[in-house]
Amino acid sequence: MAPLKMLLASALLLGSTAASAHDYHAGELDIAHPWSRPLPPVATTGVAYLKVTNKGDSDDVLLSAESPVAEKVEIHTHVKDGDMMKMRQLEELVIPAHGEQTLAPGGHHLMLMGLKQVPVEGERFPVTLHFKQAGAVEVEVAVDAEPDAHHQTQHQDNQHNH
Ligand SMILES: [Cu+2]
Repeated sequence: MAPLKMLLASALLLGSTAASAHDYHAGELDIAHPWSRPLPPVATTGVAYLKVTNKGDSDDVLLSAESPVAEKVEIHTHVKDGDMMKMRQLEELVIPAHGEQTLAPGGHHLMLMGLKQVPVEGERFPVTLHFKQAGAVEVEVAVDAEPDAHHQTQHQDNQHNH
């Protein structure tokens, strides 16, 4: 019975990591671990991150996003302007066939404009993503101060002015 016990033990381990990382599937897309940083109560804009993988043979396109916690959600990227990183709105974000797009600090992100509800650590809030092929996908954004220390950057996205 030893092998079965080991199997159960590793299944339990997997289960515990899956509790913090969460994934969504829609058509050919995998959407991994949507997350956001906690913000002070005075915050008026927030940022959400996630990773989209396209397993399909044709490109998909993130057209827009929306959330009940914000007036509107924009797709943003960072562009280097001299020594400064500036944010720029994207009309859409292509997820190439058999490719991926990572929305992460310092790069692409979802900008939550006009926050109605500030992200509080440990809570989750819904965001609906609209894809050209996969359609509307509702995901839960986990509010987490340090979801992945490897991806820490100097950027404070929330301090950008719009
Ligand atoms: Cu932004």
